[in-house]
Amino acid sequence: MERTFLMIKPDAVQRNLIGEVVSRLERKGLKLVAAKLFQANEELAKEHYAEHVEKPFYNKLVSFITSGPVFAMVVEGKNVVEVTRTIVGETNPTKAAPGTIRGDYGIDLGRNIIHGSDSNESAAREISLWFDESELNDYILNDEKWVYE
Ligand code: DAT
Ligand code: MG
Repeated sequence: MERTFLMIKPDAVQRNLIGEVVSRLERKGLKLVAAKLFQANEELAKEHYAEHVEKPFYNKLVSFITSGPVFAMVVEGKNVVEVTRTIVGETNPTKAAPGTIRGDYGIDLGRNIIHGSDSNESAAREISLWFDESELNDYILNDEKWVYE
């Protein structure tokens, strides 16, 4: 089993979409390992998006992500990075397929509802950035044998 970092962004928190998004993850069969409603400071936001530091949208992205609380999560499952990137959909919600989170709930690139790590390496980096080891829950989900063969 692998883990990934997901973050419901301030736009979706303000639009009362936390439940909708978490519900989709639960119904998929994924396991929630950690979750918190959390207001990121500039330092954390900059570090989180460090790969985009040279991009023209970097400052706007950092100020958006710190503009209100986000709902940060660690989710576990088989191939979880790929599975969650598929559920999340393309970066631009205008192009994201219907049925995906971004495709169903967003329109603008700068209001695209949710972040999901793009590799196991970035997942590990982002999980340790946003969560303390003590916040990660180890437990058995009874559904597991009905999700995985
Ligand atoms: P993703 O969130 O799908 O991993 P990314 O890592 O390329 O996408 O970019 C991070 C976020 O930055 C993305 O969710 C929305 C914003 N973004 C990406 N490209 C952008 C652009 N060309 N203009 C404005 N914002 C952009
Ligand atoms: Mg990314």
